[in-house]
Amino acid sequence: MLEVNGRPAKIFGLTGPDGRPGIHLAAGERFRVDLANESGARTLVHWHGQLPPWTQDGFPWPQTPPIANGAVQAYDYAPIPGTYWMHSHHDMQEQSLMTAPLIVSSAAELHEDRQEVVLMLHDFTFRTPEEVLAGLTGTSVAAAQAMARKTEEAPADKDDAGIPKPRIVGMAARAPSMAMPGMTMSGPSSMQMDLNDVEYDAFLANDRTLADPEIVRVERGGRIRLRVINGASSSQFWLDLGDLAGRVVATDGHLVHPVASNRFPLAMAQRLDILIDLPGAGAFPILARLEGGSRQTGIVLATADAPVSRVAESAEAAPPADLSLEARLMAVEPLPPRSADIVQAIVLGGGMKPYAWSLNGEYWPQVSPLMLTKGQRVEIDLLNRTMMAHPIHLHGHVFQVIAIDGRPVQGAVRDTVLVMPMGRVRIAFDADNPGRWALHCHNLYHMVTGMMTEFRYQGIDF
Ligand SMILES: [Cu+2]
Repeated sequence: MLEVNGRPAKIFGLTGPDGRPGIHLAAGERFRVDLANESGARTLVHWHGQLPPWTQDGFPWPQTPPIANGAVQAYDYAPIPGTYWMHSHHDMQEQSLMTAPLIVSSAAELHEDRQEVVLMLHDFTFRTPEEVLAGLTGTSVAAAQAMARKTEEAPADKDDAGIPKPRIVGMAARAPSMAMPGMTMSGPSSMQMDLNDVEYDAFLANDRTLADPEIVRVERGGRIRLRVINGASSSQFWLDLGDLAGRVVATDGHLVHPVASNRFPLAMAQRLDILIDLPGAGAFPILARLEGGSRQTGIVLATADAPVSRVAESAEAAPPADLSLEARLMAVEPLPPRSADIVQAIVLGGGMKPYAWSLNGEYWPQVSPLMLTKGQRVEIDLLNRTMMAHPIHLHGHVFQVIAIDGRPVQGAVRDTVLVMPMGRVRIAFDADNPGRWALHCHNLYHMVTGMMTEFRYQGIDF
């Protein structure tokens, strides 16, 4: 049970052996976990960003079905260090907070003498996810997909590359959209984009709102490693450190050359490791502001006896999450230079009305897998032909961002990247983990209405 806005809510949880949410592994420790399902429902938990064999990935393939209530499933693999998380990949349990941090310390962190602070963000609604989804589609998922397919079959304007232009039908009718004058990272200089499909009742930071935030005790002048996880199902944030200066040193668990700022965009499912050196004594709110909205959540770092004053739950509206940080990121350990064996475009399609989202014109589960061969260098061009940003996540691999809107970068190595409305991101990865792997939008409601496909290795016997 959780109390939100003074009202009780029944939620799921993922609790570790110490009774706290999630799992924290020491450097070098193996991921040897028994997942005991006491949820009252079938479930399956995905170790987001980790690189286990595909049968331990926690994705509901026919070969790896959900775990029955009351059953225990064992996992055993060598984890990679960094800030990760876990969430149900069954139905829409993720929205009901079946999510938790998965932190794997590195040997280097043992010596850095920093206090670790984990900040996990959520969007919360008293409605069931099924009610939320029905409100979005206005009908069933299948009917929305059928309607969307029909619209796609109608002759559409094509651009020079022969790619259909986005269907603007229904966009103008949507309320929470935002003009983007001077948008520089992607697409036309001025257009309407869609934000925040779902109207939430609250935004949570470590399961609490700013009405009663977590106060983390820190030392005067303390040195902090803040691990931020966006575990929200359908919301993106700007992390706001206020007057504190932060340095991003890892994205999705992987080291980047430090980028200093006090405001960082954070797409769904992404993580940031931020080093903060406190200037002295006091109380320091660490806020996450909803993109395109005025609502915020957060925690407070406070030295002993420092008075903590109330932080309002709304503030000046934050802009849409963008790629301003992404464009500055450089991997500490980039992919070894090599030419691609496969270059594949994936078109992100769909819209708000009918509410259905697609990859290459296909709606999960009716998709044709993209076939890979072990050892290949793969480059994927993510082409967003919609008016919404999509955080695209690849299972079982890490990729490097190698171009943003056609501009080559030696970008971050990560597992989830945001593709802006009408924007384009190219990623590269090595096919080194044979199996069946999902690639999908991490907006839960986009995923369940079709925005998911499969990468499948040749020569695997199913
Ligand atoms: Cu999406």
